[in-house]
Amino acid sequence: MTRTVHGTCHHDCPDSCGWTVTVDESGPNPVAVKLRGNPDHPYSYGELCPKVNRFLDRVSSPDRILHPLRRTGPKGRGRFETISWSDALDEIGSRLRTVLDEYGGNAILPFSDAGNQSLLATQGVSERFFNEIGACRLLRNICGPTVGAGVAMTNGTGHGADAVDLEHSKLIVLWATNTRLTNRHLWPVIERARERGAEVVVVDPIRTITAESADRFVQPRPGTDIAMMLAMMHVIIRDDLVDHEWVDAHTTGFDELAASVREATPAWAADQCGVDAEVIEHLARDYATVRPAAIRTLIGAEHHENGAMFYRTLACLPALVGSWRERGGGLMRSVGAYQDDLVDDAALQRPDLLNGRTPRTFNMSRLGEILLDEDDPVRAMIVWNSNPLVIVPNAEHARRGMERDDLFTVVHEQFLTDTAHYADIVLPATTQIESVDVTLAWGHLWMGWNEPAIPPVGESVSNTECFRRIARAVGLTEPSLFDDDLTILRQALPTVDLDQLRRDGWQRVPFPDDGRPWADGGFPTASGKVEFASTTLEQMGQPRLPTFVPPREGPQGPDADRFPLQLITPKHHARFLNSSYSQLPKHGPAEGGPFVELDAADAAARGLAAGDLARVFNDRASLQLPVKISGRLRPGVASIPWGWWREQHPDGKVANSLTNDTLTEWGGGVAYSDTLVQVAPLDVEPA
Ligand SMILES: Nc1nc2c(c(=O)[nH]1)N[C@H]1C(S)=C(S)[C@@H](COP(=O)(O)OP(=O)(O)OC[C@H]3O[C@@H](n4cnc5c(=O)[nH]c(N)nc54)[C@H](O)[C@@H]3O)O[C@H]1N2
Ligand SMILES: Nc1nc2c(c(=O)[nH]1)N[C@H]1C(S)=C(S)[C@@H](COP(=O)(O)OP(=O)(O)OC[C@H]3O[C@@H](n4cnc5c(=O)[nH]c(N)nc54)[C@H](O)[C@@H]3O)O[C@H]1N2
Ligand code: SF4
Ligand SMILES: [Mo]
Repeated sequence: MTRTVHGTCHHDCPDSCGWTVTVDESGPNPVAVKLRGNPDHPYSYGELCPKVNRFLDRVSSPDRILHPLRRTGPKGRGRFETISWSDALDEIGSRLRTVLDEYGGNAILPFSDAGNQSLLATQGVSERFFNEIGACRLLRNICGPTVGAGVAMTNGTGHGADAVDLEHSKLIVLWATNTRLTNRHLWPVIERARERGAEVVVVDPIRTITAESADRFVQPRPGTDIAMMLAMMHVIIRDDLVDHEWVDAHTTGFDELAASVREATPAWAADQCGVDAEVIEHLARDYATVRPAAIRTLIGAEHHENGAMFYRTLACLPALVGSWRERGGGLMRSVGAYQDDLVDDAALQRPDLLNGRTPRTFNMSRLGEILLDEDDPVRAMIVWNSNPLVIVPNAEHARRGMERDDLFTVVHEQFLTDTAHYADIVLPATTQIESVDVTLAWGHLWMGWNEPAIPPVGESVSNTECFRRIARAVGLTEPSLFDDDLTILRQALPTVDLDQLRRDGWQRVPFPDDGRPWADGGFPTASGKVEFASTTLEQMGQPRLPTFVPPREGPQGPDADRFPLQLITPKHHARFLNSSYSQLPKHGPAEGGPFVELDAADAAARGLAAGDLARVFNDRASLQLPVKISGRLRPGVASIPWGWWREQHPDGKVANSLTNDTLTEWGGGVAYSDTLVQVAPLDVEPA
């Protein structure tokens, strides 16, 4: 006897696909026997992806954590014993209570990201719990907020156009996004536009699979695109391709902008970014004259010191040529903000529970610094929905922090990740098919319901249930900490008919019917217009106008002699989703293992051949990796595809052991793509 249950993929991926799970109920326990794309889903149309096609292997993996665990060996060694929930909660309750009594909430650090990006899983009871105890606040800025902050400095908002409207575009610029890998369900839309004559341009320092499929590929040095954008504006203004009517009506600062880009010639930009001046001229003229022209981006370029400025500058381009006028024009990035508009943050997170206390705020990208600060140390940390020792930059620093014996660490996980190895107590987490939730998409406008298909496997619990149990163990009595899941969803989404959403499986969020959110202006900046010149930025001590500042850890910086290669650590593997899946037998081995990718000339100059084991190093770490030689990179650039765990690397470190944790100039992001390294044969010692 089987039944079919509808759900939504929870991964931190723009596509938020709809799926159906077939459950066999003939035995004593319901078993999920099939998980497939839901053909009726209005965005994913029945297709999933090479990661999630095998999701049930993940659910029933023999490596899944099914019971609470207590560490029995030194931190990091991975030795644990199974304990009961009640023993686990006794220990967590008494350790956290002691920290709270002796040092207060400010000594407790929450650490999470979007490992499960659904509403309950990210913010369910957790935010209320941390507010109630007055814990530190974590700035979760490693993915997206820098783009939002950059675009908002120009437009007053991160709300942009819907990428599904690329179908109407005639010129599609995929700028710093690897659509075919990271946003695969958008590709059919782009192909349909191409059938109607659209041209596709990819701008990326790597010749990605998306670049391979494009009509035109532009390959700047990492971190230099702003120079190219300024030169495009120079050409557009010089050749009077400006949409003056739209600019006059809906922008401010045009004259200042025009004066400031006068010297930003394509020849100057070519020197900065390594792209031929004619290529920049050509792109600028096409962008200004082909209608509609869209720029599509996700987050790929925010991880540079100038990452926020990148997106602020990018956002100037559509305004200059009046591209917001057309459906299929404008700037297309995350549309998550349209979904977030429906969430009552105060009801969900209950900041009132802070009761006037001001928590210390920490940036998640500086985990090592946070944990190794001796002045007022963090004494306990609760991790869920994230694998920090693989995903944060400067990861050896973070590892040294997590190694601290006096730090009490709880990790709520599905698998014994690199991070879980450093936990005192590991708690078992459900997967998406075992818990109810609502998933707000950021790649499209459909909010998805997730109906649990099977009961929690083993003794695993959802994130909300985990925090309810921890709250009780600490002795808290605030009633909202114990609200059930459906009650919390109703509080969080007051205008959404949840019964309807549950019946239908998805619901479209409000967005202008004609697909032109800013055609007639009305931008929510101080001036009500697109701000080419920004007083807000000036007051923050930043350049008032779009400005190119090369990264300090870059080819023009002080360390370039010792470390002459720029390192990118991108998403690359079709079977991985961030740090998830590399440990599973049908995923990691099929992707072949970690490697460092070099241009042939850079490899030859170092006496390295394909397959040689090389040392990749800088002052943060040294990694041994096999060399792959490819035609995907320009000379001077190296790449280590990211997502592998320590145990899969030859010497127990990860790509992020090398990366830069300098924060972006503004926007609170981090510059892990401004990383310099040297690569040498193994017998050459690091300098
Ligand atoms: N298969 C798969 N899909 C995924 C993920 C995954 O891990 N695997 N992760 C998901 C997540 S969390 C996210 S946020 C999205 C991200 O989706 P994307 O933003 O599309 O992906 P990224 O790989 O972060 O970055 C895209 C590109 O930016 C380029 N880039 C880096 N620096 C620069 C620069 O200075 N200029 C330019 N022009 N390009 C630059 C990189 O070379 C990379 O090819 O993908 C999601 N989808
Ligand atoms: N060098 C480099 N670093 C990067 C990036 C890069 O491209 N290069 N990308 C950055 C980006 S864009 C992002 S978004 C981050 C991603 O960083 P993370 O969000 O930390 O990575 P994930 O692998 O998506 O998820 C982490 C963990 O969540 C767990 N998990 C899944 N579902 C649940 C659940 O329901 N409950 C609990 N408790 N746990 C669950 C998974 O088992 C997994 O181990 O990494 C960033 N770091
Ligand atoms: S990971 Fe992304 S593409 Fe794959 S099923 Fe989930 S939402 Fe769809
Ligand atoms: Mo991300």
